[in-house]
Amino acid sequence: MEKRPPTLGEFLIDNQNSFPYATGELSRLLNSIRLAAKMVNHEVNKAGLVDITGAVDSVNIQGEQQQKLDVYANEVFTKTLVNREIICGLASEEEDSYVTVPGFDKSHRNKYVVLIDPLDGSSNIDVNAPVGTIFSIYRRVSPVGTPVTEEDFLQPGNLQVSAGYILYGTSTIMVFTTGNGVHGFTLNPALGTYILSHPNMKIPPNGNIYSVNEGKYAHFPQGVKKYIKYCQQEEGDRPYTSRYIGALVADVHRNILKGGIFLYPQSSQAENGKLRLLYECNPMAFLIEQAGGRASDGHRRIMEIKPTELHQRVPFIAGSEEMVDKAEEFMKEA
Ligand code: AHM
Ligand code: MG
Repeated sequence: MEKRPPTLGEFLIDNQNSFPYATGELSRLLNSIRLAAKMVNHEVNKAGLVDITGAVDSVNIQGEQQQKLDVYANEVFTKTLVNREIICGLASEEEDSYVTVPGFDKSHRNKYVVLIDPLDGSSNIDVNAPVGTIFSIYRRVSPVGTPVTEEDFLQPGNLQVSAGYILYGTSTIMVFTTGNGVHGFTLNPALGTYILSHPNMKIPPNGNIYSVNEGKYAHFPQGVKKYIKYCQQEEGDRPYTSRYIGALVADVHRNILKGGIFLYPQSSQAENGKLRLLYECNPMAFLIEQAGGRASDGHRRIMEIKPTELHQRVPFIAGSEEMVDKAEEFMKEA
């Protein structure tokens, strides 16, 4: 009989020994994310059916109107991770500050902190377009047995132990890395299990897709403007195709599979761009690098930036290695 691909649960058990530190704690944590993602997926899928779309009356720390599903997804991930006492702290795009897991004696023995964007690209919900969840996992740096501190969250991306995303698209897929390649598991909604559908994902070194919000062109720096013109020029394998979904997870997932570049640069309106270093750029950078690509702020490797604030923003240029190299050349010239 042909061997069937493993489920995510089976994969975590089979590969536990290859995970950093291999105590089982990280597997339990990834298992909880898998479970919470199933619940969010269920809600996202029926968003058009029930009165759950649209904005609620609250504004998050970044001054953005929160969508009902943002709030729901934040609650599901927070409750699943915090109540199960798997982690010692959590930081979310939707929370002003980090959350310390209560229950000093027991939970503070846990070693991991999670940074999460529970529902990224949420403006896509009302128009039935894809959204995602992004997560990043670190080992705490403060001593085990004490409450977490901000220092535990402000670690550079190259210290991530694991990172991943869930894309709620035409199908739902969870993609993650523990530093040993990138693997994608597609949810079979009938069985409620994630099946290994994309083992060892590799981003092509070159591609023909560029992905940027060109509506902001006039406000971009010279180097970015020139690079966009380069993408559009008729020469060799150019012009490239332009694709912009407006949900980072979906744009990055497509580029990993097909090859391409994603840019969210700084502009005269937003000096550090829009995307957040800790729970959007770093996890995506870890995944893209593990898949063989590159992630940069135009000048520096994203994962080497020392964070100074929880909700810090950085310019983000990521994707196929040769394309990011080229974009950086233009940035240097400008
Ligand atoms: P969000 O966290 O408020 O949803 O914003 C992040 C999203 C990304 O998914 C996407 O790449 C980007 O914002 C799109 O922004 P813009 O509409 O400015 O192009
Ligand atoms: Mg976001």
